[in-house]
Amino acid sequence: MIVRQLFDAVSSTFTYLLACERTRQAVLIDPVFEQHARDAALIRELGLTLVATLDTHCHADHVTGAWLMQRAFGSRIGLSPAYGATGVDLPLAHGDVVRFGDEALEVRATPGHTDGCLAFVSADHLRVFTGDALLVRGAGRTDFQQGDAARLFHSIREQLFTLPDACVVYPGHDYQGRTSSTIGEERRHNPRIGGAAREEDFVGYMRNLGLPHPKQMAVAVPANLRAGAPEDGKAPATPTWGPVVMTYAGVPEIAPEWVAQHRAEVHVLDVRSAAEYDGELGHLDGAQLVPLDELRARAAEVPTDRPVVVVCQSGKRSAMGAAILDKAGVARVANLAGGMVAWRQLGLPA
Ligand SMILES: N[C@@H](CCC(=O)N[C@@H](CS)C(=O)NCC(=O)O)C(=O)O
Ligand SMILES: [Fe+2]
Repeated sequence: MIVRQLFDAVSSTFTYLLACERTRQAVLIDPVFEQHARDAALIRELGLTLVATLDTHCHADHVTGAWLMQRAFGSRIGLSPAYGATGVDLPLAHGDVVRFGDEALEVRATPGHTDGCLAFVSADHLRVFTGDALLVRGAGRTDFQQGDAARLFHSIREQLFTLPDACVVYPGHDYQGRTSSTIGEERRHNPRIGGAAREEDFVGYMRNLGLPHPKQMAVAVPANLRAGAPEDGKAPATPTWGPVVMTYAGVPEIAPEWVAQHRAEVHVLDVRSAAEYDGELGHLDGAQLVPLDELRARAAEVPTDRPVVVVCQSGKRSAMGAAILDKAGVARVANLAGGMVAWRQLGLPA
């Protein structure tokens, strides 16, 4: 199974991309709204088909990316029906099995942090995605959203601590840079529920956490009750001048075929050396030449009345060129994917 752990630094949320190596079918656990472009890029670049997003619970601290993923990939939206959220087309209950290619996740109900908390266990019981029920040396707070510490105690003990010692724990959050743990480790060392802790110990600890409410709570909960659909049903603005695709590396890219068909609508900036510009690969008709080494100092020479497409030999130096222009305040800029090499391979005019 392909397992990729992603992190949102604003809410300290972990998102997990899981996929079947053979069929490339994938699921995404706990996507974050603001990380949609990053997560979508990784799904595309790894050649995956997103079957579903699975939210471990209705989050109070960030908005889910479930709706954006469904809009982009047609993925189903999985969540417990306990919250009555709209837009959920994959209601998940204890005992369900979510299949993606040759892989499967077993759904376990772990209420306590919220009513509808779910954990997802791999078929071999060697990985568990615990959401906020069990965190690394911690546990999800139980002071709002139907939280119930006694219930969480039993969920962790009966649904999670019954997994093998070697089972890797992938938490929903971590606030101190820890990324994973194991069931055996948490059973021994979890300061809230490990060792010989009894229900009263856990409940007493949780009652006195004294955490302020999550900063985004007033926005996040209502949005998550719509599976992350914006109130007006409109997705955040993306570039309208052309089909710009953000890569996982964070580079805005545009396809050579589109540029060839819309040549007059864009300004082309070539950041190679003068010798390469007049060399074997040639250059796009009318391309402005500013070698990359000079671009920071000469950024003001690049006209911005049209969107700027940056080009080099293979699309690497031009990606840096696009970043330099972006930093210089050029709003509409993209890298020509694959550079002159791809342009010539496609037989486009130079
Ligand atoms: N400061 C954070 C609060 C995060 C928070 O309350 N996290 C919840 C999970 S949704 C939790 O259970 N935290 C447990 C802990 O920090 O021990 C924010 O504003 O978002
Ligand atoms: Fe949570």
